[in-house]
Amino acid sequence: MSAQIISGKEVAKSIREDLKREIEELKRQGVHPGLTVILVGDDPASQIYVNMKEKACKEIGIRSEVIRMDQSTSQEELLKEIHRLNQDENVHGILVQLPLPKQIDEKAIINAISPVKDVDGFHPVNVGKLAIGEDSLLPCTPHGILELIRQTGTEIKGKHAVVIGRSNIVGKPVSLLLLRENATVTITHSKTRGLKTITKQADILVVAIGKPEMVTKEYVKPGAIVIDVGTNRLENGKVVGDVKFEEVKDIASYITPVPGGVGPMTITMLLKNTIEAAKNIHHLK
Ligand code: NAP
Ligand code: L37
Repeated sequence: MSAQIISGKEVAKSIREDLKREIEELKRQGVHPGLTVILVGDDPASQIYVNMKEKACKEIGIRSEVIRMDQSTSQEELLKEIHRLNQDENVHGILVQLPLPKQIDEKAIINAISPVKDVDGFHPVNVGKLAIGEDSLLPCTPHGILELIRQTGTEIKGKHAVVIGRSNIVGKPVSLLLLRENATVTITHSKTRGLKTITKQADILVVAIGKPEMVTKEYVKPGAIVIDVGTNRLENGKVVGDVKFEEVKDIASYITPVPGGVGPMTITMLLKNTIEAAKNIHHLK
């Protein structure tokens, strides 16, 4: 039995159509959602993602601007830009694409973004709200992952979810979201002993490591839902996930492909957060 493939691309398309209609309605009420993305330096992957984000905004009617700053930009210059955007009434969402050049302290930058405009959900206020179960702007990739699991129609409550990876961007927040959905969550990482034994118990396996095709079928329980967050660009230009798709697809019940799985959902949730921020700022519900 081969797994069903969860097409993030298709799910994203359908959500974006709904968001487009919502934006038209907001515009009638005099609110035009706006996102500003800041890209510092010349990280090749970041260039690609930021261009995709800009294009996605245009397609659904979000006003978007990309501020490109030089690799040698100082922390002060970047902070000044953020302070300006915090004050700008036309800007509802601010996203600083990570990673940043080494002379800039990522924490200081994230802390400077107004929490109401923090469409990445990385500000300590939003992270804290997620941890204690208050409404907040949710980090894009984890939120997208949750939507993909929902798509399968499987109840999350009571399931054993195993997450590989504990980064602030993916592993940790997706674990909190799954916990909030009443899954029993195990978080694993590079120091975990007996990783396979643990992942083999997962009903839902979320993989966010950054190691091409590390997760083979020996890591997966037959019938599990497998979400592959990994986006690894190989030397030949091909993009592959952290999961060995060709063999895991034969034992999983559902699996996400790379590309076309989590990636398109990440961008869709960014669009959703920008609309959410605009509504919050203008006290609309
Ligand atoms: P990261 O910050 O590098 O974190 C990787 C995590 O994996 C760490 O917690 C690390 O453990 C753990 N790890 C590394 N090697 C391991 C091993 N052999 N066994 C078990 N755990 C191991 O990466 P990230 O930002 O979370 O991203 C992970 C992947 O997702 C990357 O491929 C990235 O490109 C991709 N990504 C995709 C999207 C998307 O929208 N599709 C968004 C963000 C990221 P330690 O904590 O112990 O070091
Ligand atoms: N929100 N996301 C946010 N903030 C950041 O600071 N770095 C970062 C971030 N990461 C990010 O944007 N990741 C990401 C990864 C993959 C895609 C989009 C965003 C994506 O759409 N990937 C395509 C493949 C694109 C390709 O060919 O490279 C996919 O279908 O998976």
